[in-house]
Amino acid sequence: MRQVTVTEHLLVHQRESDMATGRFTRLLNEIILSAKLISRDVTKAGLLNILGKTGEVNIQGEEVRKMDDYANRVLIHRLERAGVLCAMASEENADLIEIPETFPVGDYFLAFDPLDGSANIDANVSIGTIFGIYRRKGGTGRSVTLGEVLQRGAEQVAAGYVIYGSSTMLVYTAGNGVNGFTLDPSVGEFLLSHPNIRIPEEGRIYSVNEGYWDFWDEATQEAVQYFKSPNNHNGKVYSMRYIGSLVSDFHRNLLYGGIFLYPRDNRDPKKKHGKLRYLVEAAPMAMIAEQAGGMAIDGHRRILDIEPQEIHERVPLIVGSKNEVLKVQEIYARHAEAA
Ligand code: P6P
Repeated sequence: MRQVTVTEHLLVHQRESDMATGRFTRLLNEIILSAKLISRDVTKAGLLNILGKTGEVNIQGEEVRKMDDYANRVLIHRLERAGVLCAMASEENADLIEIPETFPVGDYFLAFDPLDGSANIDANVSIGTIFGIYRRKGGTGRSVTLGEVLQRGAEQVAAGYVIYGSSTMLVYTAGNGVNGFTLDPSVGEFLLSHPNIRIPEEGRIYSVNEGYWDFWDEATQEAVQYFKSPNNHNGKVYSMRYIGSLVSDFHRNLLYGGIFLYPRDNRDPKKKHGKLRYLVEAAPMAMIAEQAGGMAIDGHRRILDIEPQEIHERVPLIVGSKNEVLKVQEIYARHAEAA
């Protein structure tokens, strides 16, 4: 098969306006370079003494791991000098990351989780970088307010993830379908390997952390029970697969079909709206899912219609094959009516 690089693919398929300026291409290329740098070190972290913890705690109250910190610094370093961003938001940083005086400011806003699932890295489980790209929606110049960048996920210009697994893959959408590119380390290029990814309308996999069963509301318990009982769907048997790394669970369901659920639970008052972050996890994955023919809801609302009020806002996420997400939505709606 003729090898198509991600840059070549982007130039062919990118909407005229963005391509004309080349700024979007520049932005994506800096994300791609960051992914190559992160991939290089993630795949041999055990040899570089960059496993383990830094001893710090991030805004989420989670222990920062050396690889998290490294990936975060790589992305910030590459993107702040690209001249295409007005600001960034990282899962690892409490506030907006502004562009230093030494570098030009652009019109895009980038939100990212530098290394999602990194608690798994010491066990050599696949992890990933997740990103969403928006246009600045107001203001000019270097100082940026939250009001100028926070917006509904539906406003994303592009969204994607890099999964550092048995191979390193970039999966992204710029609003006209989803494509997957696999890194060929021998040439240092992401090559088109999964053109026009479509998530199967119906799946056989459900992904959820059932250890939280007692902390869920009744609607969630009924939704998960639905997948556990073959007699609910004419004897069809679902498999439960849960890696505990969003990018890995999402990627498998995107390719094979299935549903991922991270519902709200009442274990921790700080996370009563669920654990996953809207800006750097739910919204990018929701755009990818919809662009691949799937769905993403918080139980009731379309994820992409939610307007975040703060950078680290958390939402429940139910995402995947349309058939399964619609079923869960119906269960939540019935419980809401009965309430
Ligand atoms: P739990 C990783 O920390 C993460 O944010 C996602 O990658 C993953 O889906 C989720 O948390 C796992 O959370 O509570 O099941 O361990």
